Amino acid sequence: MTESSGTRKGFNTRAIHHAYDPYAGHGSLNPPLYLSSTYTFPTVEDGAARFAGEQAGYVYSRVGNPTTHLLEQRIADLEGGEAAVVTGSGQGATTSLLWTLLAPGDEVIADKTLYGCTFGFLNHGLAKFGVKITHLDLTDPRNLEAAIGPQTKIVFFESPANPNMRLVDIPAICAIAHRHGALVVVDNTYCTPYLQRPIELGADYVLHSATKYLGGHGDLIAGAIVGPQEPLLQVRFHGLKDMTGAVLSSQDAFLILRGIKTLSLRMHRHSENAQGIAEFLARHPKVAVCHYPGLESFPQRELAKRQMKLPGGMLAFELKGGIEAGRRFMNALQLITRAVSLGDAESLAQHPASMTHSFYTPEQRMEHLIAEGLVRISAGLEDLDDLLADVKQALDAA
Ligand code: 3LM
Repeated sequence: MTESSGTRKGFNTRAIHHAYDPYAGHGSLNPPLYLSSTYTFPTVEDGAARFAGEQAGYVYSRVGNPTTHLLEQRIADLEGGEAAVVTGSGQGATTSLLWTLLAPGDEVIADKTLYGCTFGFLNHGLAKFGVKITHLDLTDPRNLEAAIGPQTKIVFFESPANPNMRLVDIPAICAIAHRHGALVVVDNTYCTPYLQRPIELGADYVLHSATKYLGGHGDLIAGAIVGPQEPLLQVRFHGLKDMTGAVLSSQDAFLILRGIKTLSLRMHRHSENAQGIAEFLARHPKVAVCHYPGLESFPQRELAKRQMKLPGGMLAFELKGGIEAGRRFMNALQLITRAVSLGDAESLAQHPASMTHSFYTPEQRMEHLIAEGLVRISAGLEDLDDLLADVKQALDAA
């Protein structure tokens, strides 16, 4: 399968080669890992010019490092954005971007369902500093049309949403937001640019927890922000450098560059395994509902086909026996690992209400459509038959 079009190289070629010339320098096949906190100035005038932004070159690794810069170029290219800033965590990406773009008196309209710490940052962080936070069901774009106003600076969502897999129609939401002068920020962690490219669908900024599929091996914490060049300079020099300091280490950037080389292969396998598990669960008599965009029964199946290349590696389900049955299921798992996070080679299962989404109160979880009995699975890269055998024996025990 090729992803090439015209003179632009295909996704996989760019994921492996973009912005690095192996014949340059010492001819190293892999890019060098720069382990330096600071950089030398030939003269004091050169140093002053670099600080003033009048001369290209590195100053200090809180602002930029050649290894992290290569990762930024690669992620920006794969997402179809002008530029990227990488950060020390996905949370650092969200906070560095939003602290930069927002001021007291602005409003953020966010979807009802968000990753727990994003919900926490909006409602306990930004709200404390005079930013109005409004949660709407953005799966129906008419809700945005009815609520958006002159104060609305940002429309923020995940698609699919963590953990309940609700999808948001990206072009429809962008059209409404832009008509009203608001910016659209999409957390694309669940999809990666291989499955979905929100900027090509109209979004202004894309966020990632690169801890997940981009790194792909559960061995680091990282984030990324993709967007237009000029505003991202503000994000780098203000949000990241001064406000959050959420800097990515160059060692971790090196590992993410390595991870991204196999991104498309992994996303196909994650997706095949998730499809197999979801189909098994959806047919099982103990399962009340299974949320997976690749199921024909998924209410937003048509939207999934339109804006996602594959349905992805994440799924969530509820057992008829509720949360107690969910706990028994999780405790009976022998191969699928009980852990938060996602996008690793290992399949992971977690209980959002007591783990990733425990920052919501029980009332908020009800209001934000996060069922108490929901179990989330991140399908890994193991053999599907082994995963199905584990799910089957755990369901028998539940
Ligand atoms: C999790 N999620 O298990 P980091 N955006 C999305 C995310 O899923 C996450 C972040 C941002 C999980 C982490 S829960 C304690 C473990 C959609 C993280 C934040 O800062 O890199 O963890 O990204 O769902």
